[in-house]
Amino acid sequence: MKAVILAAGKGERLRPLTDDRPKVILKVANRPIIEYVMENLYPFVDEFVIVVRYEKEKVIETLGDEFGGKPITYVDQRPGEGTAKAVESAREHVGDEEFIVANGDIYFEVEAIKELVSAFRREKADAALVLKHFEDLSHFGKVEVEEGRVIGILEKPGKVPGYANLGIYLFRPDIFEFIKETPLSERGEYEITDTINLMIQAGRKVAYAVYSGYWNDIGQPWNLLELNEYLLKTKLKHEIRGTVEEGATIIPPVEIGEGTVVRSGAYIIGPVKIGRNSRIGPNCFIRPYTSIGDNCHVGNAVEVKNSIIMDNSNAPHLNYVGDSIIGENTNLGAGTITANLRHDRGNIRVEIKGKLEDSGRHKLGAIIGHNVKIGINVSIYPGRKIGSYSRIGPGVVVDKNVPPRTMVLL
Ligand code: TTP
Repeated sequence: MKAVILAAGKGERLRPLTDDRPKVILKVANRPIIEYVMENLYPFVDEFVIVVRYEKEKVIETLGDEFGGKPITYVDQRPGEGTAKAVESAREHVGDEEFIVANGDIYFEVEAIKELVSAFRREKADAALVLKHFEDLSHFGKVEVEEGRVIGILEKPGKVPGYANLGIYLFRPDIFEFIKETPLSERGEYEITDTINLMIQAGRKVAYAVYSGYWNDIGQPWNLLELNEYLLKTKLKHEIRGTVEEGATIIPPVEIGEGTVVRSGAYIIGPVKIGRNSRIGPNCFIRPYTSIGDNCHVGNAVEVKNSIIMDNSNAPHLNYVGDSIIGENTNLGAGTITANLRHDRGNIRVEIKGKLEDSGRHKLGAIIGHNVKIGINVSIYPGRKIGSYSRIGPGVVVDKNVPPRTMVLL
């Protein structure tokens, strides 16, 4: 059986982290999101077909042509927007067999696929999907079920309990006939959920599996922090492959990659993951749920908590990085501080596609893109975004979002 992974989206809600790359290759706990998808599909499939478009070369460069010895084929998404178009693009590559489809920007565990495959086979179904029960479906489509079958998928029904569609499906090749008939949705996309509704109307049997494990849909920046926390809390093994100087304190679990040096006076409370060839300390404080990538520098008098610092980035002197995401190849000047809490302790809101969205978090710091250079003594308000390739001059107070490739001076 083949797995089709949808990875052609622009990930606009995840700007600035997707300014120059697709979201599926963003690293959480130092690993591209799509690799978790592939790892959990792996036992059930013999080939991966990845549908790409936006910045596709970066997906190909990241993953190469095989994953754990199983081949990867890349397919360009056909013209048109939406998940139905993305699935249709894999038509020539799935053969006559049933195939699994998964969004490339979600996290799930292997049980989800086990349950999906067994529901499909047990019910001798034409298609199957994975569902999860939520108390509040405001952010999801609602899947209506009856007597072991899906009877319809409704657009966001509001604050009601019910089953959400997790973005993981099993189809037979006749799905392509229904995709051809799928109309454009109100938001201007061809949606696979509309295709499934057409199948149901035509009397096809759509089975479902209910998944109770951890799942996350990486749509908004803070979803990266949630997934990072989950992965570090549940999967991290204490393993020191680098060098830890005498006088450094490490409270497990902490993973430290080859070539990384932790200098005297560093105080690290796990779970914390640090990649390869990074320089940590002397005299810094790294608190739980922090992932630091390869070739990073976290230097003297720096505190980092609950944050993601991607590869080749530096918080080298006198910085506070709290509940923040720092993209690749970004540098914070000495004394640069992220604020992560409002004085009124209200939820931090973040402007996403021109609208202020409630992150649901009391604590959220900065979301900084890739290749950003920040001068000394810069203060960044909670939930503010700094676009990739931007430069912030010394002493600036970043109280508004900064677009990509922008110079901000006092
Ligand atoms: P979305 O998260 O709905 O879309 P997106 O990735 O473009 O993000 P944003 O809304 O922030 O711009 O996509 C769900 C999944 O489907 C995701 O894995 C990307 C994939 N997808 C495609 O492959 N092709 C498409 O045309 C679209 C819209 C999504």
